[in-house]
Amino acid sequence: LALAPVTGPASNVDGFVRQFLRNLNYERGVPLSASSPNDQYFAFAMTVRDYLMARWLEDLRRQRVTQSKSVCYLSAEYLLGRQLDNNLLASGLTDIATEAMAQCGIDIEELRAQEVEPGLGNGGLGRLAACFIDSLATMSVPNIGYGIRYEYGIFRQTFVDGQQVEQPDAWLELGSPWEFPHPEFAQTISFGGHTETYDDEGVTRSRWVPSWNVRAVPYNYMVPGYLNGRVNTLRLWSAQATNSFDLRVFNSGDYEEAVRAQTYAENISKVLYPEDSTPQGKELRLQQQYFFVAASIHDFLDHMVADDFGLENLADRVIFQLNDTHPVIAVPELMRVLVDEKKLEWDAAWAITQKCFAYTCHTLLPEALEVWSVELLGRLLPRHLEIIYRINEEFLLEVRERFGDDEIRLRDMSIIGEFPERSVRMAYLATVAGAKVNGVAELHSQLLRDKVLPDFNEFFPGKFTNVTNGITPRRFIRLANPELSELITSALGTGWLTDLERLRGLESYAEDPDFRAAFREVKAANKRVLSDVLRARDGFEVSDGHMLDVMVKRLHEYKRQMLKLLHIVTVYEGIVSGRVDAASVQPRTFIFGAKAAPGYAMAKRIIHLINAVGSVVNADERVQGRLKVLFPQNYNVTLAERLIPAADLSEQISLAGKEASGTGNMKFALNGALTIGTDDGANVEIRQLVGDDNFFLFGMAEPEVEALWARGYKPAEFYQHDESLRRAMDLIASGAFSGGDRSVFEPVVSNLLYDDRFMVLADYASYIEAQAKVDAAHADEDAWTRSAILNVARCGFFSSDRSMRDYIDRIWHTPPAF
Ligand code: 26V
Repeated sequence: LALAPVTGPASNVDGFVRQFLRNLNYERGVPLSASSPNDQYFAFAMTVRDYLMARWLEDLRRQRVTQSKSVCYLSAEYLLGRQLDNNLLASGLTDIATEAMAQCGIDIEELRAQEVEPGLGNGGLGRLAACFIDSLATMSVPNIGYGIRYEYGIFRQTFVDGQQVEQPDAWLELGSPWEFPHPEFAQTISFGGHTETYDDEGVTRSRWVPSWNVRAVPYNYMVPGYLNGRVNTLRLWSAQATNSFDLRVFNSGDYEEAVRAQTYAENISKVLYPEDSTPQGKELRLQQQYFFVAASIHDFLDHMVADDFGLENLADRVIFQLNDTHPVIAVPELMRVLVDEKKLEWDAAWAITQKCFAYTCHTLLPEALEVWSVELLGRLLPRHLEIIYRINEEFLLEVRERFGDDEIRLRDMSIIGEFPERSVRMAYLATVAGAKVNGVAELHSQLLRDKVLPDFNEFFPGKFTNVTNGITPRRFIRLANPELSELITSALGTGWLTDLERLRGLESYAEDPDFRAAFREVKAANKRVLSDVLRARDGFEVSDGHMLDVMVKRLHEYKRQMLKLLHIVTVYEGIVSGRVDAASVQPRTFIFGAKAAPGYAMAKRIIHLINAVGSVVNADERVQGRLKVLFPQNYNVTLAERLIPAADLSEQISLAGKEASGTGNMKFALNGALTIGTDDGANVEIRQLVGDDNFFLFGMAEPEVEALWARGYKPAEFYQHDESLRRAMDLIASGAFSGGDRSVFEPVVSNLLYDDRFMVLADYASYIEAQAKVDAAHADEDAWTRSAILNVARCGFFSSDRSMRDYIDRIWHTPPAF
């Protein structure tokens, strides 16, 4: 893959140095001698930018003029991670830039450390969006990622006395060199007001008379492909008060009111909602959703669709991919544009709309399915509510035609739910409107089709499909694990980073003792790097020679961090009670990383408990050198990039049927960790690929979970019948981890004993048994390494390039272009 020639600074060390100094002097206004690390980081980033700029401008132009079909990825979240290294890698400048900085007497590591990662997402869904746009750029597929430029991303997590405290993430405090504001392309986005009908040359039409509006200002970010000279665009919207709005109020003499209104408008893009499973029906969130999708649709129609382009063919020009239900209000918005503004007939508009959208569902938890109360939606977007009603009316008419007057089915399939209050079911709206609906792993898609939306599957044969998630190997192998990357290249040559199935070629190397030794040395080196990071960041000491057992993901009951903790407490209790000889226990360090939604009390209590167990275990001499529990605060993409390459064991232990896919599971396997996991989400596919010998499976499968629920699940029975479980639970209940105070963790214990929605106790015995197998397997270093290599070799399927190919072939039909 050759980098296409760019007109930019000279691609040599001198050229880079000159451009860097130029940026430092003329953009930052400082001489090298007086520049701060932040100045240097900015000038450096700008220099990297300068190399990509000509390509970017050219690609934007071609996207407009060639009128090839684009993917508009609509996502409320993009969890990008740091940009500098990625953009250096993509532009092939790493070596030149490193040498150039050395010549200026600057440590490039210090510059890297300056960048605050844009944490504009909660977890899997947002990171997936970031991986997808990386793959599309690398595959030269026309794409614009549309989203929100939150002024504050996911909160910064700190621990105070072991408890989570949230701090604002002021990621823009020192500015960002990666964004380009384009106020000249601002869109005006309206809200509120009422609708009315009017006579349009003999035709009665509806129109929306809104009561207030905001300005949506786009900020562009480069999305460079890997060494292919392609630069796609991520376009994030920022809310600003409109002048007209302020002026009107201002002229009325109420200055304070004018300022208040301004603040109100600008609140829309102020902060990312940190809830990632329980929608709260908050007005501001609906404002955010409409704000960014309306701006995006208008932006695309205004600037990317030629004036003479027949709208009836819009689907030849664009596919709007709905990343979960968050952008689904785009459906009535496009209908409004086509019917009210472009004056198309309803049926014609609906036919276009149904071809222009596709919907990805990322969950199965019923409480995570978004609904908006009719009251709120009608107040904020009255015309959209009318349109949704009409879509529903016509849809239910068709259902009636097909299935007769089956009132229960009609009620079940209605886009409007009636209980506990009248509301719009956004997943249903997306399903009715979308050309395709997909889940994110085989099991998830199957459950979505057969359990969550079976009526819709029957009504829309062929609409449901699966696209298993993936991860970008550029960030999560090449950048996160440069040593492994070099080892792979030494075996396979180059090319695997854009054709990850080539990792298969490593299978035979699993039998090569020299390769295994080299592989182990890579893991050891990564542990040393992690150790340095955790020492500097958290003051932790990672012990040499420990197995690193890592569970990093959002804190949620269904993910079952409690199960992991019960295992730790079981091992600890076994040693301190004298029933288990400490010397017989494989030395392990357990590492957690997890943020809890600020309003999720149980999740926060579990964080507290993990920290409490860690304090006691780490201070207990009886387990010294054997067990350690580390919980670095503020787990984010940057930390993930250090933790994952160092891990030996990957914990993927959700209750079967609850984790839609997981993507952390893929990152670990591709970095040579073995997985202990349930048959859930993409774990199923990982296990099928790597083979049962190279995966520690435990727990009930989804049908068994269903069956146990149906029989009536009584967690206390598991407690009573399992002595080891009883000891672990009793130790927590005794106050051993809370200075004798039994009340602190009582709610956690009670919840498990009497409710346990996610069946932690039912899977405990099986988990403990599987962990014993992990210990035994780890004792055989060679066998373990062989398995780890086979995990890498067999997981090429999980490249997000493959996910993108699946979307392109089966949903988008957007070939590479220009
Ligand atoms: C959901 C909600 C619900 C409404 C309130 C705000 C909010 C914000 C974010 C989300 C996202 C939750 C869904 C999610 O992240 N799902 C995860 O998606 C990953 C990518 O497909 C997948 O690997 C994980 O299994 C799935 O939990």
